[in-house]
Amino acid sequence: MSDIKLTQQDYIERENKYGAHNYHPLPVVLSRGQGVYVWDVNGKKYYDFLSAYSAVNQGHCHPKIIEALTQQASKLTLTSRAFYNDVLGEFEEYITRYFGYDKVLPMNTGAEADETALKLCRKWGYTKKGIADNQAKIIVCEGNFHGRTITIISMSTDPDSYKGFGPYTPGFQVVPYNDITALEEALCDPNVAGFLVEPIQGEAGVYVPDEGYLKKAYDLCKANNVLFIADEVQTGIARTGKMLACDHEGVRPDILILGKAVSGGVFPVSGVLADDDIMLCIKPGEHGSTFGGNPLACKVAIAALQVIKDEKLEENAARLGEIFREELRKIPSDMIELVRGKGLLNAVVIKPKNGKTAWDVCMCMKENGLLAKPTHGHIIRFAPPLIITEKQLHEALSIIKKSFAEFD
Ligand code: IF1
Repeated sequence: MSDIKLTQQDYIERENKYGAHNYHPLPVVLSRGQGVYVWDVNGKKYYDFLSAYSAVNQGHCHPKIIEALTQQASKLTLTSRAFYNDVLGEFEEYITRYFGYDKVLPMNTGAEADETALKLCRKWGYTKKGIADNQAKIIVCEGNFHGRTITIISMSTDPDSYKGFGPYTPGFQVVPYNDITALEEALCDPNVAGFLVEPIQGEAGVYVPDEGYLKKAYDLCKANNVLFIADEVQTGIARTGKMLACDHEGVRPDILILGKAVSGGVFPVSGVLADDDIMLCIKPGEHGSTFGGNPLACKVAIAALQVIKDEKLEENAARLGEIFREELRKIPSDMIELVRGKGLLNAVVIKPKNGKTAWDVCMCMKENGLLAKPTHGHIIRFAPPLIITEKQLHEALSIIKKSFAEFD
């Protein structure tokens, strides 16, 4: 069907007819993005307050990142790792210096980076900690979200993520999030190789742990010769007001997992960073990926990471995040139960009213020109691109306030 005369409904029905039904999107069809804005097929403009789940921290179609993409796209896009190329080493040196680690293992999606971290941790457990073969355990937290592969959902405590996909990968132990005592007990098991944690649980609804939790958890891991593995796929790259959410507590993960905004949402780029004593546990031929570390991804990622520094997006996220939470807390709506977050990763816990839910609030905000989506039914996540200005933030806040007022 020619795209010239399609209505919004035509686009939606075509996706429904030919695409798997593994999502329930808000009924809006986007066709353009620039900075903090996206436009739908009817030309209506919106503030993007999801940023593709924090992959578009640098703003949609950032000119410097697009420039890097287009320059490299006509030179060399993919060699596979069967050969060397003139870009991968440049990226590896850039990102390891940027985050202060000896080495990086480049992948494509966040899930692949998490899977890579799990394999690296187990390998380290057997070759360095001396855990008996196939006995390694990795501790994870209730409410975790690390991706959608079978092994990753084997760690999940959310039936929507794991139900109907068994049998599950063994070797994981679940502890309550933000519970140091429970972690301390679990770490007594000598077969534990690692503790995998999100510094702030995104999918769980922007669950910010108590001040000091990450540091205490890190210290307990060190005391028990266990690797502290931080999944910063969503919280990293300046989203919480520091380059990494772990930076708020001065914690340096043994294995750092990155994805999403590493590329500014322009290309799938992810990776795992670690020092030699851990990273070199994986030998040639033991792990890899066709597209992992491809030249196009590398050039895009270098440009995307440079934008974060050049445009001081950590500071912007920290400063505007304070204003955003303060203003949200002033909204006189009895649907707002709680506002929480750090930097520009925030969420509002919604109390249904007269049968109206978080979904209805998001539909109302959409009509008023702002896009956000509920998680777990009753929590609205607000995560604009980090380039947002104070003026734009206040315009967005007026849309949010106006929308809540429509339910009074
Ligand atoms: C979807 C959620 C967010 C992540 C963390 C690894 C990954 C993610 C902390 C995997 C991915 C995405 C996946 C996307 C929606 C989104 C999401 F709602 F699913 F849970 F952000 F909260 N670690 N999160 O947040 O990275 O393989 O997707 O590149 O699956 O619907 P990925």
